[in-house]
Amino acid sequence: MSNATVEAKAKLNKFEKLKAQKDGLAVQSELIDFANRGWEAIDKDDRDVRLKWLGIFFRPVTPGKFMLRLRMPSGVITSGQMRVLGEIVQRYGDDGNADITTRQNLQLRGIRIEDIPSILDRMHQHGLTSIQSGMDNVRNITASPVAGLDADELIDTRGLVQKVQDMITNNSQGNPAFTNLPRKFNIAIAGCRDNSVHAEINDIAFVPAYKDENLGFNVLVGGFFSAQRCAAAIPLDVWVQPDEVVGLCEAILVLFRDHGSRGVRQKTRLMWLIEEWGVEKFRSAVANQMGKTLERAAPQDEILWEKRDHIGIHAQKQPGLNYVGLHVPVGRLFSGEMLELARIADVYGSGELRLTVEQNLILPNVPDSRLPALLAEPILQVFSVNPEPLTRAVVSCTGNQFCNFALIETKNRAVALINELAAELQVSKPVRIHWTGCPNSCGQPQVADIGLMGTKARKDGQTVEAVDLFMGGTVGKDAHLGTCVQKAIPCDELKEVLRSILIQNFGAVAKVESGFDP
Ligand code: SRM
Ligand code: SF4
Repeated sequence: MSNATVEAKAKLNKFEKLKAQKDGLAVQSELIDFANRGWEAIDKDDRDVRLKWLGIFFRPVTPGKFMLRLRMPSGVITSGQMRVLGEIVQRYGDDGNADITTRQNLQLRGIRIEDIPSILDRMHQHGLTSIQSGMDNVRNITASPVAGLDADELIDTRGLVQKVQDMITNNSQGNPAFTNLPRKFNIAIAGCRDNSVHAEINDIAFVPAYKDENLGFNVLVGGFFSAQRCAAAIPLDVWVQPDEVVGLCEAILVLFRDHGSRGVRQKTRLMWLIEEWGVEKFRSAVANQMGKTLERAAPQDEILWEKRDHIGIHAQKQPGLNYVGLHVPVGRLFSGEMLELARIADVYGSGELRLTVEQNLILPNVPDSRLPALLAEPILQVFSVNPEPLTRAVVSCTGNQFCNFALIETKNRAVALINELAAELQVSKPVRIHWTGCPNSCGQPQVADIGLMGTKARKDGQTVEAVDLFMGGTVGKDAHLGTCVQKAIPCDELKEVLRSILIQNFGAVAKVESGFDP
């Protein structure tokens, strides 16, 4: 280890000191007191940091109106749960809404601390939890959004994902064993052929692979994005059977907890530990921790397809049933829409909905005979099953409307700009455009055809909102990360820049009726 690394590891960062003083999960027993006292009277470290262990995020941009981040393993939500969440945000009027996140999850907005105990009670009654969804915890575990429905899937991973979540969260009670990791941690378990989880950007990813005709998973480790460095996950050279998945996750989390650096915060994700040890030593340590010999990776995995976006009508593996993918512009849902989605899931489907990492929704189990009536529902004018190819694949992080890290406004701008471009241009296939408000990369610009990362630029003597432009991200089979190709484009010049890129790189042509002449 170099002297610099030793020094960086030795000095605990400020969040480690905060956790050492009082564990994040300790605020669980203080919630009623916080609710009684009101947000302004809560100790600042508890309010701004420790509450995130319960999924409760103080928003400096909207003080007093908290964000609540849930856990939605595999992105599965019942109509009853959606209805409860819709009713929760409904009481906050214009402040209340929900966002589908890039981890196949939901975040609620406008939440008042005085309501939190009753909201959590109600959520628990409906099998929902927000436990350990922020700060130094494992995030929502992602999986194929059509697990159990997809005619071409290899493994239905829903049960496994739930088991991993239950292990990590102690069945949603809160788990002291994994409450104090050195940093956040992402896990994805793919059972499909199209890498619908973006395996390469997770700290642990399981991708389906055959060994001696047995179906299991090859394991990738260490993928992450951060402001200073992004790294694609690397092979651990391990193949596991499905019943070893929980144990492998547990072993890696124990190693990360006990040996991961707690020094310079920007160097604390799992990849830094893997690089410090070397992948072979890390692999041996995982095997030791599990108390077994691990099999070497299968020579090839089964991710052989282009990535699908699941929008539109698709026949399921169950004869006569379909899953219907709805496009939700930048993932934003309002309470009335949530209630309406719950209703159509009951009326046309089986009372279930799915969320995708593209921030869209899927309505499973719709019988052939019910499709015409479903397609005539007014909500499908808002959440289309057949959006324009240009608007279809826009993803956006929260941006400065609610996030204090943001350098720019994202969601509303992303929708307005793509609508303007879509009015003038047409493309033959979707162009994946990802917006992210700052270098933390929650909107994953590195996986996009066109990635836009918020920054500031100087223009006419003023500081203005701008973006760094990323290109070349590929997804699905052989996914790889895009890179920054142009810095600091002022947002008011972006439309022209995107128009040229769409024409030159993505074959966009002018729409005749727009009168636009490129
Ligand atoms: Fe993120 C921090 C939102 C996915 C990397 N992220 C934040 C915070 C909590 C910052 C804050 O306290 O304000 C943002 C909350 C804003 C808000 O009010 O919504 C935030 N991240 C999001 C979401 C909601 C973006 C979205 O609109 O979908 C996503 C929630 C996922 C979930 O359900 O749990 C979200 N964040 C991601 C992803 C994408 C992914 O996981 O595939 C990444 C990059 C991948 C990764 O983590 O390796 C990501 N978020 C970060 C980072 C940088 C982490 C690092 O190692 O440096 C931060 C900052 C931090 O942790 O210090 C961050
Ligand atoms: Fe906030 Fe930055 Fe993440 Fe966007 S990328 S949600 S602005 S932290």
